[in-house]
Amino acid sequence: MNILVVGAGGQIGTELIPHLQSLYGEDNVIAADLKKENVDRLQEFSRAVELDALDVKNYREVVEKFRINRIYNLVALLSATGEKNPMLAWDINMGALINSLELSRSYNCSLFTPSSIGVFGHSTPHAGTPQDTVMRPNTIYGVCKVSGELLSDYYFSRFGVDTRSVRFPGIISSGALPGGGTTDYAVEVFYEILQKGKYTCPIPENTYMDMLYMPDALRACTDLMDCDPALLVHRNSFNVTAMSFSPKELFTEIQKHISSAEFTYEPDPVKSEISASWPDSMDDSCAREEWGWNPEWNLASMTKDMLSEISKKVSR
Ligand code: AKB
Repeated sequence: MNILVVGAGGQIGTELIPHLQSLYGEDNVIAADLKKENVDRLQEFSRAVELDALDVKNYREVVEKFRINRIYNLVALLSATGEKNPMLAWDINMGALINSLELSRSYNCSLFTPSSIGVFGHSTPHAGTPQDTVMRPNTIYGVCKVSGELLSDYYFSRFGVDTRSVRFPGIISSGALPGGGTTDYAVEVFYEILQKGKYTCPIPENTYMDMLYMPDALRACTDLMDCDPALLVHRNSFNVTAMSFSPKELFTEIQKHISSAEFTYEPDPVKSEISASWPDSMDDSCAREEWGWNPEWNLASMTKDMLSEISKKVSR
């Protein structure tokens, strides 16, 4: 198996690379990123190349050179950043996807492209959001993700490309920072509390959103891609979640460890609107039944681990 991770310098890719190396061998994983500084950082622990996923010639050369047969396409402009420049978000998110799909078709690669809770909107049932339901998102990010799910299913049914995907909720991690998402607050808060003792939250205190801790997110990426395709009724894309909480509940959990931590709220209009349109909690029973999704982390265990990991980082 030769695996290429495109957009590897971001929050997921930085931790997916060592996870893939541990499963498939160091030499069989290639990290690719647009930014030279990310490639330099990735080269410290992996084989890494500079790659603009929108440049199909460049992308094809990398796929050919390393005889790639599985691609993780992690290129994305996230929800809040997307609203600042919708056309740029469309070009990047859809451009990277179309090139990944076409190259997967030509070189017989299996392809994982994360989808998101961003596919849902105000008209979606917010409690126990089903796998198959209304998808009318209010963001350009969501529009790209719905289009991406449809295109990926189309490439599977029309051309037999082995496309698979999960709808990631907010991902909480202690490695690379997320950037430009609506759920980023659930990572930022740990740095701010450990460095300054206080945090001002851009999301209203009682807004619930689904979340995953990174070790569960990484297992979702590999368990789905490694499962027997005969088990899959769905492909693009599966609801996955491990916990659903509001800012207030997360902060109460943090205060169990740091009682002096102070929290205030200054809701950001864009992030507040986006978070209100997303599910409160998703039903991920199809992922559990079809490929054995079974997350291990919850709010209490994640909070304890994040405080311990981020303490080590900020005290250096
Ligand atoms: C975002 O907030 O935009 C992302 C996501 C849920 O897809 N973290």
